[in-house]
Amino acid sequence: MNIPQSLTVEQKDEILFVKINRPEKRNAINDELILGIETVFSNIPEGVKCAIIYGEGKHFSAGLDLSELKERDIVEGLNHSRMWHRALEKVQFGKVPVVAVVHGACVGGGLEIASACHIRVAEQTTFYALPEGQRGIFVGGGASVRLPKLIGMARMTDMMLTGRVITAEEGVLVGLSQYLVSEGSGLEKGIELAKKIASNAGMTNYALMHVLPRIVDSGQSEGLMLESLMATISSSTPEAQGRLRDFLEGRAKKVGE
Ligand code: 1HE
Repeated sequence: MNIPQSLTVEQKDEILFVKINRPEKRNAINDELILGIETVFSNIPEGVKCAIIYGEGKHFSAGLDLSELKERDIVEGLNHSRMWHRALEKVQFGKVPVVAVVHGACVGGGLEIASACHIRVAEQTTFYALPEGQRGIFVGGGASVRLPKLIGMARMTDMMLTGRVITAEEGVLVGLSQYLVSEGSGLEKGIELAKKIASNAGMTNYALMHVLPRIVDSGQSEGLMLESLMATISSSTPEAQGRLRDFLEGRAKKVGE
């Protein structure tokens, strides 16, 4: 596997830790890094049930490496954006759910990476922005599709039109992150969540990763049909039947336990 030094990948039991490790450039994402992310998420090792992506240093990621944004012709520009799309599709529609643990700057392409993940944990130091507006460019790594689903179109438009910076506290209120934790405790929270995710039935995780987004993108009538199909398939698996029996016979945890 061709993984650059700026990406550290480590498997511990059922969790894959993927660290963006380029702190001297504030984890700015160059071509090598985005291709490394594509490789890692296309080759999730056997036994891994959840991945965590996080950043070394004071920031999750400063976004696209602007020093590589040289004069590209139109076709090269399209290919570059499509490379990001390909890589982040592997994150969103890969083999396992991905938890992003963010802190410091989570901006531009960094926010695009975080929004391709399934849930986000933010430390208090986090701030979110889309500086593309100020740099005279447009998002190219999937934000225009994924971010409005998290925060709504008006908020994304505001971030790009005015350069608005969203704080960690605002982020959790508007749906950018699902958890807000103190500085330095993001990874611990990410691991706690990853362990819960890893203990789910495989079919449930599959449905949430691959079917729910399609339901959201479809019309009501197709969506409801997809839901019925998924509900029936999942409840017919031996794993689900075992879990239901465990509850009915008093062996399973109650809600909240
Ligand atoms: C970079 C980048 C970068 C830092 N590309 N080199 N993203 C942005 O427009 C964000 C630009 N970055 C910043 O606003 C700040 O760097 C931060 C707020 C993230 C952090 O500030 P700070 O004071 O901690 O660091 P710094 O001193 O600004 O940067 C340290 C070094 O990292 C410095 O290099 P050095 O060689 O002078 O030490 C910076 O040049 C370098 N650096 N950010 C390249 N982004 C798929 S399309 C997505 C489109 C986008 O993502 S556009 C948004 C780009």
